[in-house]
Amino acid sequence: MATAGKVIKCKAAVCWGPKQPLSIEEIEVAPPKAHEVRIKIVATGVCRSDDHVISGALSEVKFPVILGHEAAGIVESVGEGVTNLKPGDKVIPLFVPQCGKCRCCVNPHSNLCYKNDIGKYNGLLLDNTSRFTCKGKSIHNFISTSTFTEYTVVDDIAVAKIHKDAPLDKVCLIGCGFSTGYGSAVNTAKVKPGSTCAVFGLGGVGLSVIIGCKVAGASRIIGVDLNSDKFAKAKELGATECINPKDFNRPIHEVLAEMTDDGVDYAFEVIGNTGVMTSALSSSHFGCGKTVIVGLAPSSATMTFDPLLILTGRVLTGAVFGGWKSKDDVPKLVSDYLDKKFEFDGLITHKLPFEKINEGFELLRNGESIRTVLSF
Ligand code: COD
Ligand code: ZN
Ligand code: ZN
Repeated sequence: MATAGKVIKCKAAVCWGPKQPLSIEEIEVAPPKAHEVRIKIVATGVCRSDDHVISGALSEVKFPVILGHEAAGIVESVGEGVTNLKPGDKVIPLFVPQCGKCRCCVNPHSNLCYKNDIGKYNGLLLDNTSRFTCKGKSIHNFISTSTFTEYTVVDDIAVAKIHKDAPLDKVCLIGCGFSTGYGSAVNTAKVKPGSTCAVFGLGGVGLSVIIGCKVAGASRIIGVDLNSDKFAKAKELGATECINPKDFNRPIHEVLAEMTDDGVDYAFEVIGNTGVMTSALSSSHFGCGKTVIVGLAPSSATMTFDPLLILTGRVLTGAVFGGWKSKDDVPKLVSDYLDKKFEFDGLITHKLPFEKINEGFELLRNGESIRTVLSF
């Protein structure tokens, strides 16, 4: 490409600080260094973690920063030593990288590579610098990705090559929301055919858990949400019943126990609320129930529960990015999508041009959208 090796000037949404709208700016994106890849982002989703930074809830993130972590794009150029990618390849950036060498990467049961930037939020590439500048200031990276920009640079362990026929405005959801929910059901819980599931929280990720439970052959999938407006979409995607805790004057785990002969086989917390995590655990069967925590609770929150709950055999676990080993599994998920093993187009409720990114966040905050996909 004519731009290879040169600084690219392009449009990006810069987050200058918490509690203010993102600002569309012209930025400079430096060429990729060794083992880095510069990507032209084609489509990017508006996701919860980005909003947590904007609202100030993820206060550890360094500013200014370019947010965005759920996206798909095309390789523009590669740095030295990158052998498995070339300009023109379709790719998905990975907010959980896969170095292939660390203790987690070599363990088949873990997917949380040591090179991830979640929780630490250094906001830099692996060489401890950033490729973004705006108005003479260096701009931080976000969880190894930064996709709210026409061009980004990522480390080569944080990008997966995908099938050439993949529709980028759809498969961008495989970069976060869809895979997180779907994998929680099929990898982390390993939902069995004929089983009973309860999904707490019917946002984009909770709905993706429902898709996973259905693909795995669950016979009952019970959606739980304080907002009954979420029920229609949940049923469309596979929920067999939906309940609103507000409609009962007793704890929701008692209601679920009655509905399911003493408790569900699998319970999923897809909100990030420690009270709901305990409810989910209590809703699972005392002898054989498994509870998966998907939501991220506020950093100061703690969870307390009677240990008898797990002494009798309940299992409590969790996963980031649905337990997928990102670089290995994202290309397979894209192929499975192309082969129609599952469908998630119904999660995309809104499409907006990139410039309307703040509108996309408004739609997420007021519960109007499941997913808004932004295109450049
Ligand atoms: N009881 C029942 N339902 C509730 C309650 C409650 N107490 N509180 C809120 N809800 C409902 C809301 O009405 C809403 O429908 C739903 O719960 C939450 O939906 P969203 O749209 O806020 O969330 P999602 O599905 O987009 O994301 C949920 C996550 C839990 C994944 C997310 O918020 C999170 O914690 N992310 C961090 C963890 C992670 O894996 N991140 C990956 C990058 S995003
Ligand atoms: Zn996300
Ligand atoms: Zn690793």
